[in-house]
Amino acid sequence: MPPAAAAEQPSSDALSLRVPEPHGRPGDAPAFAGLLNSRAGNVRRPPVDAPARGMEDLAASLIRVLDDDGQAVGPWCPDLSDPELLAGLGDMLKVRAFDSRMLMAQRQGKTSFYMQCTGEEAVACAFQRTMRPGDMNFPTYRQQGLLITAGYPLLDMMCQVLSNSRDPLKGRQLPVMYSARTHGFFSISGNLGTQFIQAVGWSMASAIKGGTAIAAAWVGDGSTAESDFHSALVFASTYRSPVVLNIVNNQWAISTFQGIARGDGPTFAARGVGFGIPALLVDGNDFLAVYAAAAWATERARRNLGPTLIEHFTYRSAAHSTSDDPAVYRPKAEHEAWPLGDPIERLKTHLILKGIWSEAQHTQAVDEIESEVLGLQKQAESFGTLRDGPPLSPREMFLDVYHEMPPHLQRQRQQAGF
Ligand SMILES: Cc1ncc(C[n+]2csc(CCOP(=O)(O)OP(=O)(O)O)c2C)c(N)n1
Repeated sequence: MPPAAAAEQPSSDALSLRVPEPHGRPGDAPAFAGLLNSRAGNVRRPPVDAPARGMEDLAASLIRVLDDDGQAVGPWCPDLSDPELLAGLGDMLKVRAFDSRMLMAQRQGKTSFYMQCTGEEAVACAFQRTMRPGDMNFPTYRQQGLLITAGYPLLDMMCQVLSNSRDPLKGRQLPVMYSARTHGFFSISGNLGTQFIQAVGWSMASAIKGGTAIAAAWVGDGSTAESDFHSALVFASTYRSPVVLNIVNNQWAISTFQGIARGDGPTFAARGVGFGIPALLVDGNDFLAVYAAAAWATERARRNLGPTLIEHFTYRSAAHSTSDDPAVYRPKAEHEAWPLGDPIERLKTHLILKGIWSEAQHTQAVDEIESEVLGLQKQAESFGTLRDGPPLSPREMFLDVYHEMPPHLQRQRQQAGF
């Protein structure tokens, strides 16, 4: 996908290492020319039960459904009803509104930390529509769209972000590291890559128990450099476990560009090929393409056809987190030059073209969602914020760890006076 790597021949007999460099650094003009290798509608769609061998081209050609005008074209065009499409747009708008409110809350000192997914909303919101009750996601900190699409209460998310007295995880996790078994969202691991092996293990357990639930694993491009990623692929392919392995290639791992995880030559999707795992490269800013790829992969898993690897090709528009300043490592306007556009704008254009949406309806929906999110934030703040409290009682840290509290913890709790 990225432009052809620089010549790999050394210039002299002396040994040297190849150290990749990104398309541009601060002060440079954004340079994404030649990034797209397929037109919308151009990539073939094999039947879900087609063998992996012979499908290698799909790991290298970008699956796109929405063309530049907003038309949905080609064999991957999914069968989504008008209400489903409108709901998908609503989910993405909600994620963006939530992110912007929580970013502001962090700047106001109401929380310690926040991570946005700006520009990547389609990935999680479209994928979640193919998951069923009982299935399990093993997400990263940038898949809040899975929870929001699954209908998890925004109020609970906010209470955790604000570290207040109603935090569902009682201060035991970072603000953005949600956990909701009821909504198919496994506890997020801070140590990168581990969610891949957890998801594969969970999906193997589901199969061993004779169940019907499938798992979805999530990592970023940078996290593919962790050995857990490779271990997971060995187990998933060897045992053909019912799992979808998602790589969200948003081009950057904090200040490190995806080439440092060797994404500047073969695609990340191509990593599935060596394991005999069907692999798809998908335009992650195209809601319809992500949905179609996810539906194909989840159906394969449900029909006992084994794992699928999906690379979602997208761009992290915002900072990595509230602790990061992207201006020091990449061209300032790079996100505006991203050739695959903004996922919300693209779906909106498509829906207007289809005649089921309008600019006026869009403006009104944005206003309504923003005031709903603001109202919920006020409600969440009534239970406290990091800055103003009330803090959780230290008593809480003794609860919910063991089914029955062991005697030494009971003693410690008494000694601490709680
Ligand atoms: C094992 C491990 N190493 C390093 C870190 C520090 N760290 C947190 S996020 C991050 C970058 C991850 O980038 P990527 O996987 O591309 O995901 P993105 O944040 O871009 O969505 C790093 C290095 C960590 N949390 N765990």
